[in-house]
Amino acid sequence: MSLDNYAIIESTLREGEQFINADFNREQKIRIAQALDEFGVEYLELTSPLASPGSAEDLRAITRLGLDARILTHVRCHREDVQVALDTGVDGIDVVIGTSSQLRHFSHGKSIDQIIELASDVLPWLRGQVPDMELRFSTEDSFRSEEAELLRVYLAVDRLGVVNRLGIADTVGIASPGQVSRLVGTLRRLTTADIEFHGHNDSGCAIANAFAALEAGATHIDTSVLGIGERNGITSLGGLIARMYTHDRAVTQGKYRLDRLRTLELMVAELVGVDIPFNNFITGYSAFTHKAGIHAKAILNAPETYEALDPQDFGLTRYISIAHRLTGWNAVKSRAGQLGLSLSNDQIKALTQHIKALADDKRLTLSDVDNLLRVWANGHEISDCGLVLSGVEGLRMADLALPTPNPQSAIGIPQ
Ligand code: HCA
Ligand code: CU
Repeated sequence: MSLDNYAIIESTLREGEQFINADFNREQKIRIAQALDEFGVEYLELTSPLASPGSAEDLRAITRLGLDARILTHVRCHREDVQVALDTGVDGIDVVIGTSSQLRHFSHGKSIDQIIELASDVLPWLRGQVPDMELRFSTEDSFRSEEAELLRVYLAVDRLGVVNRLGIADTVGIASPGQVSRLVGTLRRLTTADIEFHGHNDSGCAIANAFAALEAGATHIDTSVLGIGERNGITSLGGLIARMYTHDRAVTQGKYRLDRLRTLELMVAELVGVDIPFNNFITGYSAFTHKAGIHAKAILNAPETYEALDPQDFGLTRYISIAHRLTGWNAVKSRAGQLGLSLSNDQIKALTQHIKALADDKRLTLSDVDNLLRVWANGHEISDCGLVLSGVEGLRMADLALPTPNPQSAIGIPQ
């Protein structure tokens, strides 16, 4: 059920601001907020107004933009913090307190009983002031918290009957999908509120954990663009989108403007001074580039043979790389067709063998292959080795420039 009906709490402007390189000014925050809103995320979570005077002003400015996304801010479980948050005009408040022994001893110094006492004071007091506002209570470091103690906290808070959501946080990125599934399932059975999952990626499970949470009944998932956050960050927006698209393409397309993802990621990447990783979900340099001859042949026949995601749905192009030793004649033939060159299958097959042999010796580019195709189409057969080879040696050997989305040795396959 919630797999069709979940909401994204996009935290690039809160968790993402905790990424080492992130230092957004107001204008940049507004651009990010607007782009996320256009993409269609349901919520934006922003840095606490207590972080700095500028943070409070930025938060106010974003609440005044009139976005469709609901604006949340993130504060400690203290009356004073919550009061400051209330005065900013947000649509909802995310309250958090650590429950693991590490955080209890080395961060706030409170026992589980004191945490329950504090939450039982702050949350009903808050609800009393804002009957309609969305309130969330989350435990920090949920997965290193002692389970019985953790449940005691959640049950006590749920019974207050004042919060809309209970949040669980894999703060240090150690949870597995099975653990997330069990904890969400337990909360689902024992409590009545919606459930939010926030997961870090230290051990590579952030997206799988978010999906496991949804499968087990979570309703809200925290993300950030490119996954930026403390250390190596949290569930990335694009990664969650890829996962949800493969689960249900139509629902995902209906909820979000998928063609905006790449621009959004490029903008945030530039603002924080990083490249989009080559193997990034959907937008990575090689995400829709096919190489081996066997793959290329099948892709030319029916792209879904080797693609779970259709690049067109994201406004992107598929590429087939042909200038290498793993190439195949079907792909070379397709390139000849694109160039309007007429060669027989036998010629194409012979040329493909020739390309493979050349690629054993040096790195080729698409323009090398194009030149060979032109030379061969103009009547130079494989026997005319001298001419072909001297032609090839005269070609410029361009390197693959990694961050470009358009590899030089690849051909765009017309959609
Ligand atoms: C933090 C920690 C947090 C909180 C998550 C939440 C985490 O920086 O405050 O409120 O759900 O990872 O535990 O991001
Ligand atoms: Cu976090």
